[in-house]
Amino acid sequence: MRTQVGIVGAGPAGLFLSLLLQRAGIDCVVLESHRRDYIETRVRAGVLEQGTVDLMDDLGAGERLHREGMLDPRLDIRYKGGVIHIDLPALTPGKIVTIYGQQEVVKDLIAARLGRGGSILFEAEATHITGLDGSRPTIHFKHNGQNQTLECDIVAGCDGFHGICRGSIPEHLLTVYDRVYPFGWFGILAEAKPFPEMTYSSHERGFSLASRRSPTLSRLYVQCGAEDDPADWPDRRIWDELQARLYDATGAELHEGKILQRGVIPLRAFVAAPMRHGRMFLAGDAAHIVPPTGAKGLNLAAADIRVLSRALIEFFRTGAMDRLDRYSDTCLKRVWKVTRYSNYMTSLLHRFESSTPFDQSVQQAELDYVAGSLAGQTTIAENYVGLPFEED
Ligand code: FAS
Ligand code: PHB
Repeated sequence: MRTQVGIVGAGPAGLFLSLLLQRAGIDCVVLESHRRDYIETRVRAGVLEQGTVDLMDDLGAGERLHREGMLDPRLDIRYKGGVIHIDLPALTPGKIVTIYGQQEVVKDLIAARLGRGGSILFEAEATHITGLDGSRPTIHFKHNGQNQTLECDIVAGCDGFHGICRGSIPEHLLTVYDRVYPFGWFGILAEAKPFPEMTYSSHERGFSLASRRSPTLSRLYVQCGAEDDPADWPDRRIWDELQARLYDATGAELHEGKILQRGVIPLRAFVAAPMRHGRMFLAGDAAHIVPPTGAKGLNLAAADIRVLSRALIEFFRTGAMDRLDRYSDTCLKRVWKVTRYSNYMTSLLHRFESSTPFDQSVQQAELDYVAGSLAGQTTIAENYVGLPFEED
């Protein structure tokens, strides 16, 4: 097989890219190792920045998002000093976020891609890539029990943190920045009336977060041990911890219900640079991971693709490689700002066993400062709704 752009991975990064290239008349093939139903039901992120919503609209894939997504104008932070109400439109004029599950985004993008005659090969696992130092790299993959190849002009490594593309870059050419946090999140999706506001909570028992997916579906998280197993968290423990960590949330706020999905999410901040090797360009989790405290992973993947698609369209239209040559530096500027914010929110809201009384006092003072400072609240608000895009 041959194409202009071989895209490894049908997560948000790969799907956004495939639709933008298809619209520009650039031939691309998407290889996805899992089945369609598996990736369409994988519960992950939930908060979309306006830039990501705009991208869905720009691609004509935003109709259900506007019908079923929930506009979220506020963010609450609970801590022992009280509740900090962060009013997004007041602090970042006119900006808000939309709550819409990542699996719904993936469903809409797959439907748009296939509906427009684009190809996605499901259960097609890329095993390795050859020819990256030349101008005709080849992606080797397994599909229908056959070893197959996809020759391309460009490889887009959109295969997530555990994919093979980043590993195709010779180690001595890659610089990796890594921080593994000493805890994880235990997340549940429950058939229960959600908490009234997006609520982060910093509590001596640990962090918790109350989010939602619909007026009848709650998405809830509690800080847990990095090595915890879901079996360590029976339903009663989950609800008791949520109730305690959300400062004795009342029955009018925290509704229990049937838990439909549960899982432990490790927390990590990871950046690989450069996000390019020869004719291969990394985007999304293949290049960087941010702790979900900032609600940024999916949005950062979309931001990478915004830059990469523009560079690829210029390349295929004019042969110019300037934008492609600037791709990694352009993306990494945003990646590091988003990593900074996600690390800040993680450090601000979680309990660290290694914390000294000094550390705990500084953390408390930071929350007290934000509670009393419009500047402090504006800093959180402008990062949460999404930083402006710098023209690349
Ligand atoms: P993805 O990982 O979404 O997609 C990569 C795709 O490549 C996958 O479909 C995978 O099957 C495929 N693939 C991998 N190797 C392949 C190969 N060799 N051949 C072919 N295909 C291959 N972010 C938030 O903002 N909030 C959250 O609450 C949140 N929760 C998360 C929970 C979990 C368990 C995980 C893993 C991530 C979570 N994230 C969250 C981050 C997440 O949303 C990512 O940022 C987002 O999925 C990034 O999108 P992609 O870069 O497209 O990578
Ligand atoms: C979610 O709704 O899944 C969510 C919300 C905010 C976060 C992380 C995840 O910071």
